[in-house]
Amino acid sequence: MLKGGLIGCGFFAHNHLHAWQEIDGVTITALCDRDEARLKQAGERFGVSRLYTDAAQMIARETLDFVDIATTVKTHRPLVELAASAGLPVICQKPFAENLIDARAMVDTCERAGVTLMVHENFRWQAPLRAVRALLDIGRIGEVFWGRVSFRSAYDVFSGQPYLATSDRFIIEDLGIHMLDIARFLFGDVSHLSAATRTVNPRIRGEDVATMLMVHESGVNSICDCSYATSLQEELFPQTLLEIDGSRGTIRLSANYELTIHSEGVTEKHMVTPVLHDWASRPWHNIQESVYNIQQHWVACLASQRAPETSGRDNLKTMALVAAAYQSAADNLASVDVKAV
Ligand code: NAD
Ligand code: 89Y
Repeated sequence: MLKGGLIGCGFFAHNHLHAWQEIDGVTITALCDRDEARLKQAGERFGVSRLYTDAAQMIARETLDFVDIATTVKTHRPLVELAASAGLPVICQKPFAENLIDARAMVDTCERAGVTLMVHENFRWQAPLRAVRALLDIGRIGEVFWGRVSFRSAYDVFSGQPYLATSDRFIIEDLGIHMLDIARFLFGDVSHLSAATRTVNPRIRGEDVATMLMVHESGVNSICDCSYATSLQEELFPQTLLEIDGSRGTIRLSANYELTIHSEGVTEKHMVTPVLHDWASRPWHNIQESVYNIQQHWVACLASQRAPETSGRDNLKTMALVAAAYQSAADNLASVDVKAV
């Protein structure tokens, strides 16, 4: 049985903890949060009695097989380095880092220490997106030449995550990062990117609308667009919609998980509705299912000593897209060579 220690018992960590409880072969034996009330509440709710307000103490006193970091971005580097210095495999929530310097340093530290590092980049683990990837893999629409990854909403994310309203950077770093990672997952790595951003909501500090145009190394052209200022007749949070065009047809992932495959003149429709885990709650169940999936992947990777799909090194490429998007938006939509970021 793998024993994990979780650091950061806030808003999102409860999803990690529910998922760990459901996954075979793993148990969370210790929790850490510098906020004692949150720590105690999580301990009681998930039946964990080994509680710490200091991560270094938890790591020194507990016998752990891995550490799961679910804090916000500013603490990621010191906590990842702490785990690596103790020789422990480590999961780190997204956004992995505030900048590429910290991200690269964390990857180097973990590689030097010989510890596995996975970024908890879970959106690509959503079942509907996996279904689309499987269709591309079997060539259902031929050679893909164009794609769109879209997330448009007016859902109030600020009540659960108040820090999102006050950070200098908002939607690209918080949500666009998932869209960019999905674009990489579906269409491959990116050579050039241009982006434009807007701040529409006057009550927040960072940008809440972003449009990114990418040229992939595969030749695919794609658009990632995201907004938290878009009030639709039907609120679709937190659904990612897809449009993909290929030489033999098209794939559309539309509202409420309707998948349309049009190939060689024949149209098929399927529902790819996410599983509702018994601890999950709508509309978050799509994300919650992906948390379960990525954490199950982590356990399988540790068992087989495989690198996780979203290893720290892999995530540097998603982080480079985030950096390129901010760079381009600041430079009037300039085309950014992603390898040079
Ligand atoms: P939060 O502020 O609610 O919780 C973070 C917790 O970490 C707090 O309780 C805080 O006291 C604790 N903490 C911070 N630094 C610490 C330290 N050094 N030692 C011990 N405890 C510490 O934040 P949240 O909304 O839960 O977000 C956490 C992370 O999860 C963010 O990076 C966010 O982007 C990410 N997130 C991911 C998804 C997803 O789908 N992958 C969804 C929402 C949030
Ligand atoms: O923090 C974000 C994430 O990762 O998924 C959705 C979210 O909770 C708000 O944008």
